Amino acid sequence: MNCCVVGLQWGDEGKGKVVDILAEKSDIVARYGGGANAGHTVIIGDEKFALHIMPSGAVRPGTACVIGNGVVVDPEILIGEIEGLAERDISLAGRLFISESANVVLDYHKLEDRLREQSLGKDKIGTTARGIGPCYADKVGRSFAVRMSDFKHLDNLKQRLEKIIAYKNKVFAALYDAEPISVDDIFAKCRVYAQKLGPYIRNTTQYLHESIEQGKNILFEGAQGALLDLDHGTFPFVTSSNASALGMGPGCGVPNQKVDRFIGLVKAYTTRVGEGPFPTEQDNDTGQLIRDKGNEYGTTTGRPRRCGWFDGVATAYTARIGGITEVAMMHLDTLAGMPELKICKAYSVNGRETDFFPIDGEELASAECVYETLPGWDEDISGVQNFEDLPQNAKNYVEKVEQIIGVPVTMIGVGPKRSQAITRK
Ligand code: 2SA
Ligand code: MG
Repeated sequence: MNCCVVGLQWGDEGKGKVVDILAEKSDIVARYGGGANAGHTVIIGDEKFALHIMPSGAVRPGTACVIGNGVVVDPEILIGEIEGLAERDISLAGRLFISESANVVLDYHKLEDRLREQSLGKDKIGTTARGIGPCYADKVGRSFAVRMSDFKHLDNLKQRLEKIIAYKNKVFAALYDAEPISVDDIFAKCRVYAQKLGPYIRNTTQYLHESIEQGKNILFEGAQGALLDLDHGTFPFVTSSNASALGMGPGCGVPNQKVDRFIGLVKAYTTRVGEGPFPTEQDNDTGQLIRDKGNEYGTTTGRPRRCGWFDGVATAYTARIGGITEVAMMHLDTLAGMPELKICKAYSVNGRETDFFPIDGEELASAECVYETLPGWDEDISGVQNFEDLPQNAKNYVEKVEQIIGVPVTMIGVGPKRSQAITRK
Protein backbone atom coordinates (compact mmCIF):
# COMPACT_ATOMS: atom_id res chain seq x y z
CA MET A 1 0.00 0.00 0.00
CA ASN A 2 1.54 3.29 -1.10
CA CYS A 3 0.06 6.64 -0.33
CA CYS A 4 0.70 10.29 -1.01
CA VAL A 5 -0.11 13.00 1.53
CA VAL A 6 -0.47 16.53 0.31
CA GLY A 7 -1.80 19.84 1.62
CA LEU A 8 -4.84 21.17 -0.24
CA GLN A 9 -4.64 24.76 1.01
CA TRP A 10 -1.65 27.13 1.36
CA GLY A 11 0.44 24.82 3.53
CA ASP A 12 0.61 24.13 7.26
CA GLU A 13 -2.46 21.89 7.23
CA GLY A 14 -0.86 19.59 9.79
CA LYS A 15 1.00 17.16 7.53
CA GLY A 16 3.52 16.44 10.25
CA LYS A 17 0.87 14.78 12.40
CA VAL A 18 -0.84 12.80 9.62
CA VAL A 19 2.46 11.64 8.17
CA ASP A 20 3.51 10.61 11.66
CA ILE A 21 0.36 8.50 12.06
CA LEU A 22 0.76 6.91 8.62
CA ALA A 23 4.53 6.48 8.92
CA GLU A 24 3.88 3.79 11.51
CA LYS A 25 2.76 1.52 8.66
CA SER A 26 5.32 2.75 6.13
CA ASP A 27 8.74 1.35 5.35
CA ILE A 28 9.80 4.48 3.51
CA VAL A 29 8.83 8.16 3.65
CA ALA A 30 9.78 10.09 0.51
CA ARG A 31 9.71 13.84 -0.04
CA TYR A 32 9.28 15.01 -3.60
CA GLY A 33 9.42 18.82 -3.64
CA GLY A 34 10.23 22.07 -1.93
CA GLY A 35 13.22 22.61 0.30
CA ALA A 36 14.05 24.11 3.67
CA ASN A 37 11.04 26.43 3.28
CA ALA A 38 8.87 23.63 4.68
CA GLY A 39 8.57 23.20 8.40
CA HIS A 40 7.13 20.59 10.67
CA THR A 41 7.56 20.11 14.34
CA VAL A 42 8.28 16.64 15.67
CA ILE A 43 8.18 15.65 19.28
CA ILE A 44 11.09 13.58 20.62
CA GLY A 45 10.53 12.60 24.25
CA ASP A 46 9.25 15.85 25.68
CA GLU A 47 11.30 18.01 23.37
CA LYS A 48 9.96 19.78 20.30
CA PHE A 49 12.23 19.69 17.28
CA ALA A 50 11.57 21.52 14.00
CA LEU A 51 12.56 19.79 10.76
CA HIS A 52 12.64 21.67 7.46
CA ILE A 53 14.10 19.40 4.86
CA MET A 54 14.18 15.94 6.39
CA PRO A 55 11.18 13.70 5.62
CA SER A 56 8.89 13.29 8.62
CA GLY A 57 9.79 9.60 8.96
CA ALA A 58 13.25 10.59 10.22
CA VAL A 59 12.34 10.24 13.88
CA ARG A 60 11.33 6.59 13.47
CA PRO A 61 14.48 4.46 13.57
CA GLY A 62 13.12 1.74 11.29
CA THR A 63 11.85 4.03 8.53
CA ALA A 64 13.90 4.84 5.45
CA CYS A 65 13.84 8.46 4.30
CA VAL A 66 14.13 9.57 0.71
CA ILE A 67 14.84 13.11 -0.46
CA GLY A 68 13.68 12.91 -4.07
CA ASN A 69 15.09 14.58 -7.15
CA GLY A 70 12.40 17.28 -7.03
CA VAL A 71 13.61 18.65 -3.70
CA VAL A 72 16.07 21.54 -3.53
CA VAL A 73 18.52 20.60 -0.80
CA ASP A 74 20.12 23.16 1.49
CA PRO A 75 23.14 21.10 2.62
CA GLU A 76 23.83 23.29 5.63
CA ILE A 77 20.32 22.85 7.03
CA LEU A 78 20.23 19.15 6.16
CA ILE A 79 23.56 18.50 7.88
CA GLY A 80 22.27 20.45 10.90
CA GLU A 81 19.19 18.21 11.05
CA ILE A 82 21.22 15.00 10.65
CA GLU A 83 23.55 16.11 13.46
CA GLY A 84 20.70 17.41 15.63
CA LEU A 85 18.96 14.04 15.39
CA ALA A 86 22.24 12.20 16.05
CA GLU A 87 22.63 14.18 19.30
CA ARG A 88 19.24 12.78 20.30
CA ASP A 89 20.46 9.25 19.48
CA ILE A 90 18.56 9.06 16.21
CA SER A 91 20.89 7.87 13.48
CA LEU A 92 20.18 8.19 9.77
CA ALA A 93 23.09 6.01 8.70
CA GLY A 94 21.98 3.53 6.06
CA ARG A 95 18.40 4.82 5.95
CA LEU A 96 18.63 8.30 4.44
CA PHE A 97 18.82 8.43 0.67
CA ILE A 98 19.31 11.74 -1.14
CA SER A 99 18.72 11.80 -4.87
CA GLU A 100 21.82 12.48 -6.89
CA SER A 101 19.63 14.61 -9.17
CA ALA A 102 18.31 16.85 -6.40
CA ASN A 103 19.46 20.44 -6.89
CA VAL A 104 21.56 22.15 -4.26
CA VAL A 105 20.76 25.47 -2.58
CA LEU A 106 23.95 27.48 -2.06
CA ASP A 107 24.58 30.80 -0.29
CA TYR A 108 24.13 32.85 -3.45
CA HIS A 109 20.58 31.53 -3.84
CA LYS A 110 19.63 32.70 -0.36
CA LEU A 111 21.31 36.04 -0.98
CA GLU A 112 19.41 36.51 -4.23
CA ASP A 113 16.10 35.56 -2.58
CA ARG A 114 16.60 38.25 0.09
CA LEU A 115 17.90 40.93 -2.28
CA ARG A 116 15.09 40.45 -4.76
CA GLU A 117 12.37 40.50 -2.14
CA GLN A 118 13.81 43.69 -0.63
CA SER A 119 13.98 45.32 -4.03
CA LEU A 120 10.35 44.45 -4.79
CA GLY A 121 8.99 46.40 -1.84
CA LYS A 122 5.21 46.13 -1.70
CA ASP A 123 5.21 43.75 -4.69
CA LYS A 124 7.22 41.14 -2.82
CA ILE A 125 6.06 37.52 -2.73
CA GLY A 126 6.70 37.08 0.97
CA THR A 127 9.10 34.16 0.56
CA THR A 128 10.77 32.30 3.38
CA ALA A 129 14.17 33.64 2.15
CA ARG A 130 15.50 30.08 1.92
CA GLY A 131 16.75 30.48 -1.67
CA ILE A 132 13.99 28.30 -3.09
CA GLY A 133 13.00 30.40 -6.14
CA PRO A 134 16.57 31.20 -7.27
CA CYS A 135 17.63 27.54 -6.91
CA TYR A 136 14.68 26.23 -8.96
CA ALA A 137 15.36 29.00 -11.51
CA ASP A 138 18.91 27.69 -11.92
CA LYS A 139 17.54 24.16 -12.26
CA VAL A 140 15.17 25.17 -15.06
CA GLY A 141 17.89 27.34 -16.66
CA ARG A 142 20.15 24.23 -16.57
CA SER A 143 23.60 25.78 -17.21
CA PHE A 144 24.15 26.96 -13.63
CA ALA A 145 22.45 24.14 -11.75
CA VAL A 146 24.41 22.33 -9.04
CA ARG A 147 23.13 18.86 -8.23
CA MET A 148 23.94 16.50 -5.41
CA SER A 149 25.86 14.33 -7.93
CA ASP A 150 28.26 17.24 -8.46
CA PHE A 151 29.59 16.55 -4.96
CA LYS A 152 31.08 13.37 -6.42
CA HIS A 153 33.18 15.34 -8.92
CA LEU A 154 34.67 18.20 -6.95
CA ASP A 155 37.33 19.31 -9.47
CA ASN A 156 34.72 19.79 -12.09
CA LEU A 157 32.44 21.56 -9.58
CA LYS A 158 35.19 24.05 -8.73
CA GLN A 159 35.54 25.06 -12.37
CA ARG A 160 31.80 25.40 -12.75
CA LEU A 161 31.42 27.44 -9.56
CA GLU A 162 33.97 29.90 -10.92
CA LYS A 163 31.77 30.57 -13.95
CA ILE A 164 28.52 30.56 -12.03
CA ILE A 165 29.70 32.89 -9.29
CA ALA A 166 31.41 35.30 -11.72
CA TYR A 167 28.03 35.64 -13.42
CA LYS A 168 26.06 36.01 -10.19
CA ASN A 169 28.51 38.61 -8.85
CA LYS A 170 28.09 40.75 -11.96
CA VAL A 171 24.31 40.57 -11.77
CA PHE A 172 24.08 41.17 -8.01
CA ALA A 173 26.49 44.13 -8.21
CA ALA A 174 24.61 45.71 -11.11
CA LEU A 175 21.11 45.18 -9.72
CA TYR A 176 21.57 45.38 -5.99
CA ASP A 177 25.01 46.93 -5.50
CA ALA A 178 25.92 43.78 -3.56
CA GLU A 179 29.37 42.73 -2.30
CA PRO A 180 30.95 39.92 -4.35
CA ILE A 181 30.68 36.32 -3.16
CA SER A 182 33.92 34.38 -2.84
CA VAL A 183 34.26 31.23 -4.96
CA ASP A 184 36.80 29.87 -2.50
CA ASP A 185 34.37 30.21 0.42
CA ILE A 186 31.56 28.46 -1.42
CA PHE A 187 33.87 25.74 -2.70
CA ALA A 188 35.32 25.16 0.79
CA LYS A 189 31.76 24.66 2.05
CA CYS A 190 30.99 22.29 -0.83
CA ARG A 191 33.96 20.12 0.17
CA VAL A 192 32.47 19.77 3.65
CA TYR A 193 28.99 19.08 2.24
CA ALA A 194 30.42 16.44 -0.11
CA GLN A 195 32.22 14.72 2.72
CA LYS A 196 29.27 14.77 5.14
CA LEU A 197 26.47 14.03 2.69
CA GLY A 198 28.37 11.77 0.26
CA PRO A 199 27.35 8.54 2.01
CA TYR A 200 23.65 9.33 1.57
CA ILE A 201 23.67 10.26 -2.12
CA ARG A 202 22.27 7.68 -4.55
CA ASN A 203 19.86 6.95 -7.37
CA THR A 204 16.62 7.23 -5.41
CA THR A 205 14.40 6.47 -8.42
CA GLN A 206 16.01 3.03 -8.61
CA TYR A 207 15.69 2.60 -4.84
CA LEU A 208 11.98 3.52 -4.87
CA HIS A 209 11.12 1.23 -7.79
CA GLU A 210 13.05 -1.69 -6.34
CA SER A 211 11.29 -1.11 -3.03
CA ILE A 212 7.88 -1.08 -4.75
CA GLU A 213 8.75 -4.39 -6.46
CA GLN A 214 9.66 -5.83 -3.07
CA GLY A 215 6.22 -4.87 -1.77
CA LYS A 216 7.42 -2.19 0.62
CA ASN A 217 4.97 0.48 1.80
CA ILE A 218 5.92 3.98 0.73
CA LEU A 219 4.51 7.25 1.96
CA PHE A 220 5.06 10.18 -0.40
CA GLU A 221 5.10 13.42 1.52
CA GLY A 222 4.23 16.71 -0.15
CA ALA A 223 5.58 20.02 1.12
CA GLN A 224 3.62 23.30 1.43
CA GLY A 225 0.14 23.13 -0.10
CA ALA A 226 -1.47 22.78 -3.51
CA LEU A 227 -2.53 26.44 -3.74
CA LEU A 228 1.20 27.25 -3.66
CA ASP A 229 1.82 24.99 -6.69
CA LEU A 230 3.97 26.78 -9.28
CA ASP A 231 1.72 25.82 -12.19
CA HIS A 232 -1.70 25.44 -10.57
CA GLY A 233 -1.62 27.72 -7.55
CA THR A 234 -2.14 31.44 -6.99
CA PHE A 235 0.73 32.53 -9.26
CA PRO A 236 2.96 34.51 -8.75
CA PHE A 237 2.26 34.16 -5.01
CA VAL A 238 3.32 30.53 -5.01
CA THR A 239 6.41 28.54 -4.25
CA SER A 240 8.68 27.40 -7.10
CA SER A 241 7.78 23.71 -7.15
CA ASN A 242 4.71 21.60 -7.89
CA ALA A 243 3.48 21.54 -4.34
CA SER A 244 0.22 19.78 -5.30
CA ALA A 245 -0.03 16.00 -5.68
CA LEU A 246 0.89 16.52 -9.34
CA GLY A 247 4.49 17.07 -8.24
CA MET A 248 4.90 13.51 -7.02
CA GLY A 249 5.73 11.88 -10.38
CA PRO A 250 8.28 14.41 -11.57
CA GLY A 251 9.65 14.87 -8.05
CA CYS A 252 10.57 11.26 -7.42
CA GLY A 253 10.12 9.30 -10.64
CA VAL A 254 7.17 7.18 -9.47
CA PRO A 255 3.92 7.29 -11.48
CA ASN A 256 0.47 7.73 -9.92
CA GLN A 257 -0.52 4.15 -10.85
CA LYS A 258 1.82 2.90 -8.13
CA VAL A 259 0.01 4.86 -5.45
CA ASP A 260 -3.21 3.58 -3.89
CA ARG A 261 -4.33 6.53 -1.78
CA PHE A 262 -3.99 10.26 -2.34
CA ILE A 263 -4.77 11.86 0.98
CA GLY A 264 -5.50 15.57 0.89
CA LEU A 265 -5.00 17.57 4.04
CA VAL A 266 -7.06 20.55 5.06
CA LYS A 267 -7.53 22.57 8.18
CA ALA A 268 -11.13 23.08 9.25
CA TYR A 269 -10.50 26.73 8.34
CA THR A 270 -7.89 28.34 6.06
CA THR A 271 -4.51 29.96 6.68
CA ARG A 272 -1.87 31.54 4.50
CA VAL A 273 1.59 33.03 5.12
CA GLY A 274 3.14 35.43 2.66
CA GLU A 275 1.42 37.72 0.19
CA GLY A 276 -1.29 36.98 -2.37
CA PRO A 277 -5.06 36.72 -2.71
CA PHE A 278 -7.03 34.92 0.01
CA PRO A 279 -10.78 35.24 -0.64
CA THR A 280 -12.04 33.90 2.71
CA GLU A 281 -9.51 35.86 4.82
CA GLN A 282 -10.86 37.35 8.03
CA ASP A 283 -8.56 40.26 8.79
CA ASN A 284 -10.57 40.98 11.94
CA ASP A 285 -11.48 39.56 15.37
CA THR A 286 -12.61 36.26 13.87
CA GLY A 287 -9.21 35.80 12.18
CA GLN A 288 -7.40 36.74 15.39
CA LEU A 289 -9.49 34.28 17.38
CA ILE A 290 -8.55 31.46 14.99
CA ARG A 291 -4.86 32.52 15.08
CA ASP A 292 -4.82 32.49 18.89
CA LYS A 293 -6.74 29.26 19.34
CA GLY A 294 -4.93 27.44 16.53
CA ASN A 295 -1.48 28.90 17.34
CA GLU A 296 -1.14 29.99 13.74
CA TYR A 297 2.48 31.12 13.42
CA GLY A 298 5.01 29.83 10.84
CA THR A 299 7.35 27.02 11.84
CA THR A 300 10.15 28.27 9.59
CA THR A 301 9.90 32.03 9.99
CA GLY A 302 7.60 32.51 12.98
CA ARG A 303 5.40 34.85 10.94
CA PRO A 304 1.77 35.17 12.05
CA ARG A 305 -0.41 33.31 9.55
CA ARG A 306 -3.35 35.02 7.89
CA CYS A 307 -6.56 33.23 8.92
CA GLY A 308 -10.03 32.84 7.42
CA TRP A 309 -13.02 30.59 6.77
CA PHE A 310 -12.87 27.24 5.01
CA ASP A 311 -12.71 27.80 1.25
CA GLY A 312 -14.68 25.03 -0.47
CA VAL A 313 -14.06 26.45 -3.95
CA ALA A 314 -10.27 26.44 -3.59
CA THR A 315 -10.24 23.03 -1.92
CA ALA A 316 -12.59 21.36 -4.41
CA TYR A 317 -10.18 22.55 -7.10
CA THR A 318 -7.00 21.26 -5.46
CA ALA A 319 -8.71 17.95 -4.63
CA ARG A 320 -9.65 17.58 -8.29
CA ILE A 321 -6.26 18.39 -9.80
CA GLY A 322 -4.54 16.15 -7.29
CA GLY A 323 -6.77 13.11 -7.81
CA ILE A 324 -7.47 13.18 -4.09
CA THR A 325 -9.26 10.06 -2.86
CA GLU A 326 -9.83 11.09 0.76
CA VAL A 327 -9.41 14.09 2.99
CA ALA A 328 -7.96 14.47 6.48
CA MET A 329 -9.38 17.52 8.26
CA MET A 330 -7.20 18.93 10.99
CA HIS A 331 -7.86 21.42 13.78
CA LEU A 332 -11.61 20.85 14.01
CA ASP A 333 -11.27 21.44 17.77
CA THR A 334 -10.04 24.99 17.08
CA LEU A 335 -13.49 26.00 15.86
CA ALA A 336 -15.28 25.08 19.10
CA GLY A 337 -16.96 28.03 20.79
CA MET A 338 -17.65 30.09 17.67
CA PRO A 339 -21.37 30.90 17.48
CA GLU A 340 -21.53 30.43 13.74
CA LEU A 341 -19.22 29.09 11.09
CA LYS A 342 -18.97 29.94 7.42
CA ILE A 343 -17.92 27.78 4.48
CA CYS A 344 -17.30 29.36 1.10
CA LYS A 345 -19.25 27.39 -1.52
CA ALA A 346 -18.91 29.67 -4.57
CA TYR A 347 -17.27 32.90 -5.69
CA SER A 348 -18.90 35.85 -7.34
CA VAL A 349 -16.47 37.16 -9.97
CA ASN A 350 -17.48 40.27 -11.89
CA GLY A 351 -21.07 39.67 -10.90
CA ARG A 352 -21.07 36.03 -12.10
CA GLU A 353 -21.23 33.12 -9.71
CA THR A 354 -18.73 30.28 -10.20
CA ASP A 355 -17.76 27.22 -8.20
CA PHE A 356 -14.55 26.66 -10.22
CA PHE A 357 -11.44 28.29 -8.81
CA PRO A 358 -10.27 31.18 -11.06
CA ILE A 359 -6.74 30.86 -12.43
CA ASP A 360 -6.47 34.56 -13.29
CA GLY A 361 -4.89 36.37 -10.34
CA GLU A 362 -6.94 39.53 -10.80
CA GLU A 363 -10.19 37.61 -11.00
CA LEU A 364 -9.26 35.77 -7.84
CA ALA A 365 -8.28 38.98 -6.06
CA SER A 366 -11.69 40.45 -6.91
CA ALA A 367 -13.71 37.32 -6.04
CA GLU A 368 -16.39 37.73 -3.41
CA CYS A 369 -17.31 34.70 -1.38
CA VAL A 370 -20.74 33.13 -1.32
CA TYR A 371 -21.03 31.53 2.11
CA GLU A 372 -23.04 28.77 3.67
CA THR A 373 -23.51 29.67 7.34
CA LEU A 374 -23.77 26.89 9.90
CA PRO A 375 -24.35 26.98 13.66
CA GLY A 376 -21.24 26.27 15.74
CA TRP A 377 -20.78 24.16 18.89
CA ASP A 378 -19.45 24.92 22.35
CA GLU A 379 -18.36 21.48 23.49
CA ASP A 380 -14.65 20.70 23.84
CA ILE A 381 -14.13 17.90 21.30
CA SER A 382 -10.44 17.27 21.97
CA GLY A 383 -11.15 13.91 23.60
CA VAL A 384 -13.63 12.57 21.03
CA GLN A 385 -12.53 9.33 19.33
CA ASN A 386 -15.57 8.44 17.20
CA PHE A 387 -17.35 10.54 14.63
CA GLU A 388 -20.72 9.60 16.14
CA ASP A 389 -19.69 11.18 19.43
CA LEU A 390 -19.09 14.63 17.96
CA PRO A 391 -21.71 17.33 18.63
CA GLN A 392 -24.34 17.31 15.87
CA ASN A 393 -23.24 20.74 14.61
CA ALA A 394 -19.63 19.55 14.26
CA LYS A 395 -20.84 16.52 12.27
CA ASN A 396 -22.94 18.80 10.09
CA TYR A 397 -19.92 21.01 9.47
CA VAL A 398 -17.75 18.09 8.33
CA GLU A 399 -20.53 16.72 6.13
CA LYS A 400 -21.08 20.12 4.50
CA VAL A 401 -17.38 20.31 3.65
CA GLU A 402 -17.52 16.82 2.13
CA GLN A 403 -20.52 17.77 0.06
CA ILE A 404 -18.89 20.94 -1.27
CA ILE A 405 -15.49 19.44 -2.11
CA GLY A 406 -16.84 16.09 -3.28
CA VAL A 407 -14.35 13.93 -1.35
CA PRO A 408 -14.96 11.96 1.86
CA VAL A 409 -13.33 13.17 5.07
CA THR A 410 -11.80 10.00 6.54
CA MET A 411 -9.69 11.47 9.32
CA ILE A 412 -10.38 14.35 11.70
CA GLY A 413 -7.81 15.97 13.95
CA VAL A 414 -9.12 17.16 17.31
CA GLY A 415 -5.84 18.11 19.00
CA PRO A 416 -2.07 18.10 18.52
CA LYS A 417 -1.35 14.62 19.88
CA ARG A 418 -1.16 11.60 17.63
CA SER A 419 -3.98 9.99 19.61
CA GLN A 420 -6.28 12.98 19.05
CA ALA A 421 -7.55 11.82 15.69
CA ILE A 422 -10.88 10.35 14.61
CA THR A 423 -10.66 7.76 11.84
CA ARG A 424 -13.71 7.18 9.72
CA LYS A 425 -14.15 4.74 6.86
P1 2SA B 1 9.24 30.37 -0.96
O1 2SA B 1 10.14 30.63 0.22
O2 2SA B 1 9.81 30.90 -2.24
O3 2SA B 1 8.79 28.96 -1.08
O4 2SA B 1 7.93 31.27 -0.67
C1 2SA B 1 6.94 31.42 -1.66
C2 2SA B 1 5.55 31.38 -1.06
O5 2SA B 1 5.32 30.09 -0.48
C3 2SA B 1 4.95 30.24 0.86
N1 2SA B 1 5.50 29.15 1.68
C4 2SA B 1 4.86 28.60 2.71
N2 2SA B 1 3.59 28.73 3.15
C5 2SA B 1 3.25 28.04 4.27
N3 2SA B 1 4.12 27.25 4.99
C6 2SA B 1 5.39 27.13 4.55
N4 2SA B 1 6.33 26.60 5.33
C7 2SA B 1 6.65 27.21 6.65
C8 2SA B 1 5.80 26.57 7.72
C9 2SA B 1 6.46 28.73 6.52
C10 2SA B 1 6.93 29.61 7.63
O6 2SA B 1 5.70 25.36 7.70
O7 2SA B 1 5.19 27.23 8.54
O8 2SA B 1 7.44 29.19 8.67
O9 2SA B 1 6.81 30.84 7.44
C11 2SA B 1 5.80 27.76 3.35
N5 2SA B 1 6.93 27.76 2.63
C12 2SA B 1 6.74 28.63 1.61
C13 2SA B 1 5.58 31.57 1.29
O10 2SA B 1 4.96 32.10 2.44
C14 2SA B 1 5.34 32.39 0.06
O11 2SA B 1 4.00 32.82 0.04
MG1 MG C 1 4.52 23.91 7.96
